[in-house]
Amino acid sequence: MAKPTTPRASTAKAKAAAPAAGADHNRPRPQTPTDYKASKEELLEFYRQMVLIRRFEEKAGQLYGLGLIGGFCHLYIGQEAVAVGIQSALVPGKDSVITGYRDHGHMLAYGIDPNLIMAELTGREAGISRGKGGSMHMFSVEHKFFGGHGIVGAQVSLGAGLGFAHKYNGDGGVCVAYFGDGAANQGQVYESFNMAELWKLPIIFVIENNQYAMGTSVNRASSEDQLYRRGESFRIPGLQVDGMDVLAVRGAIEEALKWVHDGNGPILLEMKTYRYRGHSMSDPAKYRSREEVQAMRDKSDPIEGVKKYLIEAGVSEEDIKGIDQAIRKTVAEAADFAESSPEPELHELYTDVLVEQY
Ligand SMILES: Cc1ncc(C[n+]2csc(CCOP(=O)(O)OP(=O)(O)O)c2C)c(N)n1
Ligand SMILES: [Mg+2]
Repeated sequence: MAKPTTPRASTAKAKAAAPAAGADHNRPRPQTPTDYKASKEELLEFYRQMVLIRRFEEKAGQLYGLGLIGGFCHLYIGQEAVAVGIQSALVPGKDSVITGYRDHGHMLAYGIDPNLIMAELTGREAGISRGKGGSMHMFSVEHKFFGGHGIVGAQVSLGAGLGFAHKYNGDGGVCVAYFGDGAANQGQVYESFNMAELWKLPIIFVIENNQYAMGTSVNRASSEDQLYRRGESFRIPGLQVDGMDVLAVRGAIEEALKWVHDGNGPILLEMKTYRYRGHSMSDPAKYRSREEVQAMRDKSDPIEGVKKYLIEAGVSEEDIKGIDQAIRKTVAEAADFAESSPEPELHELYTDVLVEQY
């Protein structure tokens, strides 16, 4: 049995896949993206949102430990720059988003009220899915946020459907379908790639390559571990991006949106990222060393990265501390709100089960 290999650090901020051997070289290719030039206000907003996700997830971990969150709970700590960088470029209510079970961060990055998300995690009636979705199955149709899915890879096919709906309705929206490095080995992903390219659907496939699928490292499970190349045989171009740098992420999504809006069909973004916590709350993470996690935190932490940009932009340490304090308050209030909200009434067990009666 081969030993799991250490994940490779990404070398470049962004890399575009070269045309495959035998490919039509006259076909247009996306530009290799450059880092987004953010204003001071935008940087402050990126920082706020990423710290909100981190503190929110830490609190969710605590509530889980206290038995206030039932079922599974997968934290997004370490991956904040991906959801924040991407969703800052989307239009909520116009563009659609779909993801897997590691979904709290994506909802927060779409500006959804933390109180409603925390209430959902704790199974309360005030939750965004009335307490019936929980951590893995949160929805907000109003924001065109279509979950929250527990079946690995299934959201990619549903995302292709959302892309189809944008095209069919001519609403100008784009679907962003997030999935993991593990999900990238699921068969239905490639059926979806095929149809999405064939029908030139407005969809951006985002692989959040956090280096592990539960306890299995990418290198141990994937014959092609450069996941941005996974669309090549379907003629879907791919970009590999430093997913720990919010400006690189935003730069890449800008390029991807341009590609899709220009009518070129789908594009694939591989975000090289890392999760600091275990796969879920019940994972002791024995498949990797503490040193590996610590090295990532020390060298590539996405929040520390934005802090550096803020200081370069002339924001004072005091102002940054002020934001940190305000976020702690928001998260504490969300937890209080959730804990003091009632659970759904018993008869709610029978509502929202079927859309129609048969
Ligand atoms: C079809 C299917 N197979 C297996 C599982 C069990 N499972 C849940 S999460 C997971 C790992 C997925 O890893 P990845 O796609 O990298 O996402 P990450 O957890 O890293 O965000 C597996 C195998 C499942 N939920 N669905
Ligand atoms: Mg993974």
